[in-house]
Order: sequence, then structure tokens, then C-alpha cells
Amino acid sequence: MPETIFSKIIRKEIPAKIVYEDDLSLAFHDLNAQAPIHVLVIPKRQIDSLEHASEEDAKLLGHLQIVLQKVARILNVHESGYRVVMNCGRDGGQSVGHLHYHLLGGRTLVWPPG
Ligand code: DGP
Repeated sequence: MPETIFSKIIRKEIPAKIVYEDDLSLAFHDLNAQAPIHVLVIPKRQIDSLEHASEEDAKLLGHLQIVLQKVARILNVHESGYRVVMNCGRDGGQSVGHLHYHLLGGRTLVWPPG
């Protein structure tokens, strides 16, 4: 599938406020923040969406969740709490075709989401 703006962020061709990086993943602040803390955690290898993930990606997806935990600690929302969201497909509200987790925190979040 065609690459997205996130590939350019991974290659540092366009700037992003990076919170954490390792060989497999990148975490950076969302341009369109919906909460005081709103960070995206993405795999460096493009998977278009959760629907495009396979059993071979299970370890990578697990790694991304541990990265979310690290990001929460780096940004000091690990005790107050936070929400992890992954939008998938049109009805899920996914706008960028490169799988990503949203980490939202820094305020009390309502449920259910819109
Ligand atoms: P989603 O709607 O779940 O696909 O989320 C995509 C998010 O990506 C959305 O919250 C806005 C964010 N975003 C889109 N383009 C950029 C960009 O160039 N830089 C950053 N930091 N975030 C972006």
C-alpha cells in the first residue's frame, strides 16, 4: 500500500515532536491533539491497519503496547491514567493508513467515545 505521512516522519523528512524511539517503533505528539497529552505510537514497518496485521505481527503489536507504557511514564500520566485507542477503517475513524495507537491523557476522558 502507498506510504503515508508517517513514513516521512519515521525518516525524519518532516518534523515531529518525538517522545520515544527504538528500532521497531516511534512515538510522537499528535498534530491535532484531543487531550493535553496525545501521542501516537507507530511501528516503523508499515502495516496499513489492524485489519492488515497477521499472526506474524503479534510480537510487534505487543512491543507497541509496552512502548505505550513507557510513553505514559515519560509523560507522567502513568499514575493519573490514560486511554489507548486504535482507530481501524472508515467507521473506526482511521484517517492515516499506517497502523497507530493513540495515547490520550492529562484530563478525565469521557466514555463512551463519540
Ligand atoms: P487516525 O484518525 O486514527 O488515523 O489518526 C491519525 C492522527 O494522525 C490524527 O489524530 C492526526 C495525526 N496526524 C496526521 N498527520 C500528522 C502529521 O503530519 N504529524 C503529526 N504529528 N500528526 C499527524
